[in-house]
Amino acid sequence: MSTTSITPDEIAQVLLAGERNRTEVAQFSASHPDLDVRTAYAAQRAFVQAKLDAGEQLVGYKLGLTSRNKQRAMGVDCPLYGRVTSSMLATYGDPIPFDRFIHPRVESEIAFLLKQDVTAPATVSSVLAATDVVFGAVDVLDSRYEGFKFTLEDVVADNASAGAFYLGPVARPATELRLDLLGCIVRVDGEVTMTAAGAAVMGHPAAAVAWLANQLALEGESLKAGQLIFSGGVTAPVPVVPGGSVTFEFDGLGVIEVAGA
Ligand code: OOG
Repeated sequence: MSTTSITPDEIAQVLLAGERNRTEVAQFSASHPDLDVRTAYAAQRAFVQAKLDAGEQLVGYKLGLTSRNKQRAMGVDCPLYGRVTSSMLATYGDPIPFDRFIHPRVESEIAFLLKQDVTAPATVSSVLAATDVVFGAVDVLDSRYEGFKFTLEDVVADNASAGAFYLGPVARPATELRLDLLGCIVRVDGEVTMTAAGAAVMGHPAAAVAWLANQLALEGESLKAGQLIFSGGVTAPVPVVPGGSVTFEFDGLGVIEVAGA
């Protein structure tokens, strides 16, 4: 039982209003230093439940802060997860829907489409065995917090900054690829700015999915066949601005260009 001086519902309502009105909100951890991770996940559940009540579907989960690249960039050193709902799926080739976001940033990920449920205790091999295909993917983050700054508790409540997701044009069985060696090149306006391999995420992107399955089991929840799971950023996030272009090239999984139209 949590004793935090703000309820999950109160937190969710503030975040939902921030998202709806595209206005930054103050970090809860500043005004409520007793906010704990458990309450933050309960707030996330309430935040996502409001979307489901409005007719969206749960399509899967996203991981966050699973690579040192990301942990260093954000100053938070613990992985987390969020929930992905139907309105977050962007169409390949479409520009960023700026009218939905406050201050979007983009980063490269690996997405897993599951063909079987993943039960705990999960491992890299059990995740790979349960995976139908993998995609290169882009996570469009849009923290609802002022200045994109947060603690672990804040960002957990904010559904891991989930904004939108692009899937790349190529789907391949995970067993055809070495996901830990899978390279990704990030180009901003044509210039290479970052490179990384899949191993940046917990040594192997499937290890992040296994971590998620094991975390969810503690909550009585599990990963299901048909769900899409996003690994967490392999590279650090890049702000995307109207008129700019960020390109993500994945070894064997094609190219995703995210244009700020
Ligand atoms: C928090 C969410 C992190 C990732 O892939 O590392 C995340 C953030 O950086 O806004 O999704």
